[in-house]
Amino acid sequence: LQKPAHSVALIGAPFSRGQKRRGVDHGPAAIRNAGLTARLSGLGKGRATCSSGRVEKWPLADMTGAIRSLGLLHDIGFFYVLFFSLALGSISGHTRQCPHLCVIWVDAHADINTPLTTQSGNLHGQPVSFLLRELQDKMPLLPGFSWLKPCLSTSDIVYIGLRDVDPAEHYILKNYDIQYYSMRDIDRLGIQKVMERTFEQLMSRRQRPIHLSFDIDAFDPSLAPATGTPVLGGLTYREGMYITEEIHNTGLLSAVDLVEVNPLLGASQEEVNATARLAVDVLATCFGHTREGAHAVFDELPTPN
Ligand code: HAR
Ligand code: MN
Ligand code: MN
Repeated sequence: LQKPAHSVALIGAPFSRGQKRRGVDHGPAAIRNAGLTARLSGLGKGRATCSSGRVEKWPLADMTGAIRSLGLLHDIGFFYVLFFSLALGSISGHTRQCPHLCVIWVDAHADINTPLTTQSGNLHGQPVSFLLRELQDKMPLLPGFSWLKPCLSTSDIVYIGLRDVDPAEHYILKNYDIQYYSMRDIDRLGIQKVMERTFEQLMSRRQRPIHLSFDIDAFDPSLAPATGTPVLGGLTYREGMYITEEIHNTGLLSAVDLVEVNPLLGASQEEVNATARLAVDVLATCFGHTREGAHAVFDELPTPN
């Protein structure tokens, strides 16, 4: 098991080729500009060092850069790493450091099409299929992807927030017995039960590091409008914060991806800012911000003299 985190490494990975719309590669900068570093630094001693790396404009075929930088960061003692791009490289790199990790995938979409089932042709709708061992006999060999080795089993991942799932994706979820909590499940069970069951499913045999992949479109579009594929009926602010609070409370969070913030798709600057601020709230909560306060270390009250 990992030591508790003592610092957060931020990696902005401006990458937009998972889909066809421009702008999602400006997501990292928008999130930074919404005050991410200051928020994380304010979360108390011992976590104040935020370092930031940069992976500029990877060509689609060379996402090994992400893997290498993630490996490097673990070597020099960072335990939490944030990414802002496609979760393909980050999960793959993270499993090299933590082979027994599990994944919590918060998203409106399952992102589990194979290159043979995708209707859009967009890679951001497919990353999970590349990662799952059980799906490998359904995967064609693609040029440029030989570096990517399947590194997860179907029992290592739980989805939360699904509400736009393609027929082939639904087939995969059902036939490979992949755990998911759709928005309908959240309506039925409440977010508290959903989180309880998520941890039961992932940790029942042993505690292990968590990789959280958080797609901002899991939130309702009224909260996160600046994103490429908004779907009505998403998470409320409170449900979203509860998810990340509970993940933080496990003490097992090891890396987070925050993906799909697209500043070019907001109808106004205010929409863009709101979406970026929401992303910062998600990340701050992952790293210890609570709605009850007491997240920053305070040794004693000032006394009048
Ligand atoms: N399922 C659709 C596809 O395969 C749409 C998914 C892409 N949208 C995302 N992913 N934002 O989470 O293209
Ligand atoms: Mn999505
Ligand atoms: Mn997604």
